[in-house]
Amino acid sequence: MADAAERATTRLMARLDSLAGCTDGPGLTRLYLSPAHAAAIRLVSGWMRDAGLAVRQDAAATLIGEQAGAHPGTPPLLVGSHLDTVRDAGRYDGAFGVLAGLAALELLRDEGARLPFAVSLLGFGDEEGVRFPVTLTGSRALAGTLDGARQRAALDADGVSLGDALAAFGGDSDGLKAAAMAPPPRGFIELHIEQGPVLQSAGLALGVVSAINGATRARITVTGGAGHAGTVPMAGRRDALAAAAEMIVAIRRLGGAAPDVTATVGQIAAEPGAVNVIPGRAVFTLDLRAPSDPVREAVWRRIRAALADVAGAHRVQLEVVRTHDAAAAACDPALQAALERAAAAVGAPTLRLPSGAGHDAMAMATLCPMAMLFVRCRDGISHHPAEHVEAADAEVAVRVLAALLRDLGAADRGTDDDA
Ligand code: HGY
Ligand code: MN
Ligand code: MN
Repeated sequence: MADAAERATTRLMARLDSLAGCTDGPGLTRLYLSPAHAAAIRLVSGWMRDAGLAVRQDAAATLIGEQAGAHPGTPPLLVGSHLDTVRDAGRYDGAFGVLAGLAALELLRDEGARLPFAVSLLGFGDEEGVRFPVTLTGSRALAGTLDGARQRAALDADGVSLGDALAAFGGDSDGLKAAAMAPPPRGFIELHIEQGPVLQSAGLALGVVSAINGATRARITVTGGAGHAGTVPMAGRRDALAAAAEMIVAIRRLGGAAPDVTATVGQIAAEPGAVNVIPGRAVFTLDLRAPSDPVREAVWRRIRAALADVAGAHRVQLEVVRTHDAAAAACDPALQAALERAAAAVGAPTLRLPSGAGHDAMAMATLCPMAMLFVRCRDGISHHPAEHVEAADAEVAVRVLAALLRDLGAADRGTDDDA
């Protein structure tokens, strides 16, 4: 007979497969405020209600499932992650943290455990920042750090503003300016796939995150002169795409020259986009990350200088717009230690590692102490349909989260007995 944790994990893996069906395509694509996002909220809300949670959505369309604590009035513990995905995504990035949190609550309920503090299970809708050129909308709204006007004005590829999309989705666009969650919660715990190869290389199922790298995103627009591909001499052309290509090579060189820094150009478009026309305009993105904010700024300055040099050499115009900044965030030492104790109690060895990927936890760090538990994913593959988590690793993660919640409950009571 499967024990409660095995049953909870079987449910978890089946739900992750069901949730992957909430997509607008291609593959698994669930963008912020999309029909797929609405379908995901309906599906996860039902599971939350079945687990006895009170379900609501906040102004930013964050799904919130609330479980009351035995001692009303104590600051709640927040658990969760994001429900949105990149394009043609894997089914575990984000969703795992929401549904593994639910599984841990169900496991405690099945064991008859009652936590003294309330738990709010969160499903954020905009962690990836794929539809709009902004990100962390839900977590920043909860943390009270959102620039509501800037966020509302952000436009998607069809020219729809985030504010209009949110209003059409049933969110409260004006409410985006809402202040931080009050009273401040006792902490935020996010379970997430590692999205890298470290745990697999170490032969470990779990890792405790030490810090999350800071990130800058930018949009770079190069404007030159379009012309006939066959008649305009090569010398003297103001080819926007050729200039952009040299800029992208410079970005890669400068990103690679600094330890632990990543610099990525993920999107590029050339206009007018005809085989026999010299591109007059090129637009591309930059994703720059580093463990240290001063290092990230220093590399940013070097990249800006290199872009200007290339623009001068090609006699093209250059516009650089920083669309997103998130400071590097340290995980709370006490919560890290509590996660390690919970993992040890479950018999799961862990290691500490930084996160190169961004997470909602970095936004929540301004509101309350936060910590992340990483779960091994096969070959470190993520942001790809081949993303995979073994059920056995998922079960260990659920057991550890349940043990952490029990330990925090016992600490509140000042006793060693179980919650
Ligand atoms: O881009 C990231 O690091 C995260 O997956 N949104
Ligand atoms: Mn994620
Ligand atoms: Mn992601």
